[in-house]
Amino acid sequence: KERVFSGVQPTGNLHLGNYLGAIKRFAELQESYECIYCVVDMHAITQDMRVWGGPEELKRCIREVTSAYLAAGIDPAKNIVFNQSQVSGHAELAWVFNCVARLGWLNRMTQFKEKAGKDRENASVGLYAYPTLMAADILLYRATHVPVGEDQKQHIELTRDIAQKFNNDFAASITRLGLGDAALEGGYFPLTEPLIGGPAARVMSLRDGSKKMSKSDPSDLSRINLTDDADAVASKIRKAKTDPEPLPSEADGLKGRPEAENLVGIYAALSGESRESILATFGGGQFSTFKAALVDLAVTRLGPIGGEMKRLVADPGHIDAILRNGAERARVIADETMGQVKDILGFVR
Ligand code: AQP
Repeated sequence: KERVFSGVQPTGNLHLGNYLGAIKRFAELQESYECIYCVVDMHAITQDMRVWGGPEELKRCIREVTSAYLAAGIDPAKNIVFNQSQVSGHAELAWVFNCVARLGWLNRMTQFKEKAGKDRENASVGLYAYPTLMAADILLYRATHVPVGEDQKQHIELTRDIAQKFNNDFAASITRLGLGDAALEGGYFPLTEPLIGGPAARVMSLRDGSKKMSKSDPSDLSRINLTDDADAVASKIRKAKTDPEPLPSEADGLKGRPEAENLVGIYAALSGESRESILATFGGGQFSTFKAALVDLAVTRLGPIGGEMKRLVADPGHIDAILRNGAERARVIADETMGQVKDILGFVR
């Protein structure tokens, strides 16, 4: 079986984009892959404490992301579910990759530019090195596939560049130790493929169709949180920005209308219907009719997930036990990789 790794940051406000772009797909992939799903708490602290809220809030968010995984149907017995900081290999391999990756590569990362904003001098070194930690997360398990939203594509490409450079730089050592994989032309790390797809690889803000739906958007109206109740979901969808034209009858008519395209994309992802069939039903009609149907659909699909998340977080001991068990199983794979990486590098142990 090929191996999948992915993660979500415990930074609060888990939203529909995180669900449709990532978590829902995590659950689907458990049927055909060996899956490792991580709550990437070490990534969460790359941002200012005002963003992650301090130790108690971080704990709450770690448990909340775990509860979202479980509520979405991820089975922690069949897959490995854990939080990153419990497996020290992530930090160790990230350091090695800091020494493999080039400054020029990191300088091109658009997420850093967006998150650091204008005050770049005040961004943490961790925020800058975020992509090398992400590469370590993935390659510590030598994962072959990573399901992510569109926004993470550049980081997966960097992960491949790091794997390739490590394989090249240490080719002689890898061969001497017999650690090369014939399927990788004698390389040690795989060139991981991103799994990006479906109608909701990029869910946009409900207030601005040119911005992605995001946890850190100051406007709560911009996103549907997984724990929003039915009234909140209804009010946010009713208030979602649209243009004055009626919905088109064909998918081509959505071009240049980002807000309409986003709402139809959300409907498609939640219902499993194609855009064409949705527009065959709602095309030519008013947005209000379509929005009412979208409210019903969103409440039906998300209500049970939000309810289950609330039930699960009420028992933190149960969640913590799942994370500890997952970390123990993750450590078995991680320790093997780190041992081999140390041998390849020439560290005495
Ligand atoms: N709008 C989105 N549409 C589709 N997928 C999305 N993802 C995030 N936003 C969207 C995917 O969710 C996964 C987890 O994301 P993350 O928490 O690790 O980091 P992020 O991408 O920084 O998430 P946010 O919500 O956008 O947070 P902020 O506001 O802090 O930037 C990833 O697979 C991501 O692609």
